[in-house]
Amino acid sequence: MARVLVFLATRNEAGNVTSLLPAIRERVPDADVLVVDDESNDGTVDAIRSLGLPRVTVIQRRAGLGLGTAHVFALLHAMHHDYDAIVTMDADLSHDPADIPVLLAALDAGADLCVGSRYMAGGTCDYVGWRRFLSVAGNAAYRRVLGLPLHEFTTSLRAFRVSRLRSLDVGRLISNGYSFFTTTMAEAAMHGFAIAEVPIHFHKRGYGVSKIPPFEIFRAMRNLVRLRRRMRDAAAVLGDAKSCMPCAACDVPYSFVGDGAGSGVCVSCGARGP
Ligand SMILES: Nc1nc2c(ncn2[C@@H]2O[C@H](COP(=O)(O)OP(=O)(O)OP(=O)(O)O)[C@@H](O)[C@H]2O)c(=O)[nH]1
Ligand SMILES: [Mg+2]
Repeated sequence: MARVLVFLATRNEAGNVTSLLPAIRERVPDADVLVVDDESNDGTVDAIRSLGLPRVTVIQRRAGLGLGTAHVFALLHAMHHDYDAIVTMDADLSHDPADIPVLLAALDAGADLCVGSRYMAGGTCDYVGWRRFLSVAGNAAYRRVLGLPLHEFTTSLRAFRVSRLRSLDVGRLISNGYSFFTTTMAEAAMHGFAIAEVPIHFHKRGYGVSKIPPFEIFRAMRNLVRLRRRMRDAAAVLGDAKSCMPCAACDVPYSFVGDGAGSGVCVSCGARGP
């Protein structure tokens, strides 16, 4: 992959980004980095800037826009700037930058989407107790209900072939918070992406605290039912890719995700239209 973008969503990750960004640069020296930060109040953005690394873009959004729209913004950014591949990952040291070249190699070998997998053979995860149970059971439920031969649906460590992203209606990827990750897997499968998995070791987060809301499990269950229905109707609903537009409120030229008739939402500033 010639032009690669590595994407991190951050909310209060100052203690982690100072080691993560140099490690990314070491593993993929030619890649650009995009960070979308939603009003961290622990100095995350200053910590990133103090590193003085070239080719790191930081987008600062207001708090509350959510993790899912941060990822949608990154996919749109990668398409708008004609990257060949985008790699997404958490910024809390759970994902190892050493896995990035492995994901990219899978794209070079023909995959359109490669997922870092904790639960395929060879993958491991530091979660214990209730958190581990929820994660294992959730991924098994997605595998079974969606009928996809994959072992990982919920972690963010992924590489996408950007040219293939253009076939997706990104409006459909906008979902509350963490449901973005499962929704992306289902939409990619419905659109015929060649999906690969590679085993990873998932570490407990470095510094700071988790941002997963306590009610996320209920959102995940509702999303699973919704995706199952959509996959049943997939033949009827495919072919609905829509382009994204400039946002009149914040002037980002690609961040307004609309329905074509003018109504929609901006994943950069949150403005709604019309
Ligand atoms: N921009 C942005 N980033 C977010 C938001 N919520 C979480 N993040 C980031 O998304 C990544 C994953 O969030 P975590 O809180 O680590 O969630 P998790 O990895 O599922 O949970 P833990 O295992 O407890 O760490 C981290 O890099 C967070 O900083 C948000 O609302 N906006
Ligand atoms: Mg985490």
